[in-house]
Amino acid sequence: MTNDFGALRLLGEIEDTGRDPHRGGYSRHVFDAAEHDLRDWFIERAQRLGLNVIPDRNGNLWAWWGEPGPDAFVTGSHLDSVPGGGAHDGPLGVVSALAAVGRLQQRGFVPNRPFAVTVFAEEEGSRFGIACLGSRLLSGAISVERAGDLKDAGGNRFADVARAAGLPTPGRDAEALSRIGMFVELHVEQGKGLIDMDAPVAVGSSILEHGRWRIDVRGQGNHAGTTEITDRRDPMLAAAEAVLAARRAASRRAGSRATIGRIEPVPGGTNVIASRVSAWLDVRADSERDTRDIIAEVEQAVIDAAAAEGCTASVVEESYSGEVRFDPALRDRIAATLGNVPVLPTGAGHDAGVLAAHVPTAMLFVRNPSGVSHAPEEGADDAAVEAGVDALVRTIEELA
Ligand code: HGY
Ligand code: MN
Ligand code: MN
Repeated sequence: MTNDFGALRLLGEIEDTGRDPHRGGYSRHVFDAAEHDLRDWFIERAQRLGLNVIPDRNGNLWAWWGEPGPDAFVTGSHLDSVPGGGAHDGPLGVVSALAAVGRLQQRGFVPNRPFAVTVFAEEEGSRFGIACLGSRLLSGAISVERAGDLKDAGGNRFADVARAAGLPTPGRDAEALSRIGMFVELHVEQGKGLIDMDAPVAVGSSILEHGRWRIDVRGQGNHAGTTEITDRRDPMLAAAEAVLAARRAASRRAGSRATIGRIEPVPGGTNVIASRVSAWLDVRADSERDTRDIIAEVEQAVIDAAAAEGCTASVVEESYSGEVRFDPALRDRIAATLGNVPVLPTGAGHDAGVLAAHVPTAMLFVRNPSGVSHAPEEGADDAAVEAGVDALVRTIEELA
């Protein structure tokens, strides 16, 4: 049998799915056409490996190698992307898991414990605004009421979209959670650590503290050409101040990151003073204290700038996750199995970070020659991709 389950070949099979001609890269969002095509592709590929694919109540896919059961070895990642994202963030973990299963089957390996490959839903939160929505629902980290009321850009509620996708009762899934004995997620590195270390693969150690806030500023819409500067109540001034205040606050705290990458003025006309504007702030730091101090600084700057312009502003927390430390015993066992590969922290959130509160989790990172992620320039060199599959194969042989 040709090795048509090679990770590079599998990546090639989906390289045209969900391309974004406007932004570049890929836009694959939960339950949209592209993500639906990727789900179908994954199900077909998994079934060709003899895996039994069972969707759970939250839109996550579980491809079982043998019978579902307790204390399972679970590996996988996600297929959805950020708007204009790269080809590897998520899919690399999924194709590497399929490739590892294919290679192990060719060697006659049979797991000694239940084994599943998973695809988690809405990991990026690009459609409904909360990252890792599928694993947060699974683990109860978000209430079904709150999740159900989340809306996409078109005003569609998650509950209604999920129901239309055949998921009438999303929510905490104690049975699915209880089956996980350990979760190992392989992921493209989203920084330059492995470039600097000149290594193809690393084991993850931790994930930074991470929060998302929505900023709303309200003013008075008006005509750009007839409204004197002194007569304006332009909410964009406070939005602009938020961007600058975020950079100032993070720059003063080593290792912290604060980003406003999304601003939505209403009505959004070139010759129109906006009546209101929404902006979303993403803050990461290695302590809750720094994270909270950054948001407090930005909030005060926004409120002051809004008041100076005769506008009003509000800042609402949308999600918050504390620092994640992956299971030390699992981390060290995998690092030893792989011959003491580097151990790397990350500032990127992952489903493994959500599950870490419930089951032993670990991550494998694969070198990204650009060090860029959440952009079309994201990549993973072929040698590193193959090294990643090798590492996952050896981890499965050791632990499953
Ligand atoms: O935002 C993150 O860190 C992840 O890519 N969802
Ligand atoms: Mn991502
Ligand atoms: Mn990811």
